[in-house]
Amino acid sequence: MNQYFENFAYELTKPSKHHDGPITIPEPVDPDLHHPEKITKMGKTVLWVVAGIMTLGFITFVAHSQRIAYRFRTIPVITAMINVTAAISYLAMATGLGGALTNERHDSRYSAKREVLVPRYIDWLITTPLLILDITLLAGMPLGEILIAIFADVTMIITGLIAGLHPDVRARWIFFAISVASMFYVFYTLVGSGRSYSYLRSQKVGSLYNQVSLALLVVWSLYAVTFVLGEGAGYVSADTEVLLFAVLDVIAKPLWGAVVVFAVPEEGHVLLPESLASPLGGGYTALSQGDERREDA
Ligand code: RET
Repeated sequence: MNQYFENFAYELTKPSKHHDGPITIPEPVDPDLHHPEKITKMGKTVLWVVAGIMTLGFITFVAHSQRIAYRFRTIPVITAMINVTAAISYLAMATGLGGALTNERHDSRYSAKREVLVPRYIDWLITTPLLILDITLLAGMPLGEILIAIFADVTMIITGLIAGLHPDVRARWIFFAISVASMFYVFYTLVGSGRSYSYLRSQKVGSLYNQVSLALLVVWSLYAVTFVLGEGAGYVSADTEVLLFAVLDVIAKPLWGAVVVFAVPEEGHVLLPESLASPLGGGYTALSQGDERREDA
């Protein structure tokens, strides 16, 4: 007798401990039913390790920022925030958050539910705009253009999350397409105008910008590829997906951040008005003590 019939017979004959109701006939089990695709111990371990790496990155960038003058702190502080956000997100995933949220597949090839780790999208929603801020400040891009790039980036993440969770296959790929289009708009801004601005600052800033923007293009594109392989089309297991995103996150946050923070030439620091660069400049309080304020009164 095979296992299925053994279980079936047991279900029919087992004494009920909890109630005296009628004995129910168990649902027949579909032999082709896939198990829900979830991360295992291996995926969890990767999540814990990356939580540790991001914490180390955070400590390094904070320590560095505290040793330098205020006017040089902008990019190190932004980079520290990027790393601590990722550390918290990885901690949330390592301790099991996200497992309950699954996208159900109705296409023929795949009929199981799959875990979608939502904390990573919340992380990206915060960290990718900060990464864009890092690199556009390095380029010396005008605020008007920075804001448009950040908006395109936010659109990329939100539509990516919708694509990951959507139960309808066609809708999933429509949102994926919007996400990819937004990513290309970000690339266009960074490579197009960003590069010219950076060379206007200096040759050295231009060549650093060239390298980091190119690295960003390659690494960010790989996020889209990983999405297709994992949540998108289900070619790889949830564990492999965790591993791929982990490698990309470590490259994109602490490693890429370290290059932007430590390789920046003297003239590549963010240009700030005196009031934002030094407490001696008076910070915002300068306004209340200055001439302009008196004229207002
Ligand atoms: C998604 C969904 C599918 C389409 C695209 C995506 C792009 C994601 C990117 C994420 C970058 C994250 C970084 C995090 C670390 O700091 C959302 C996977 C295009 C580019 C750099």
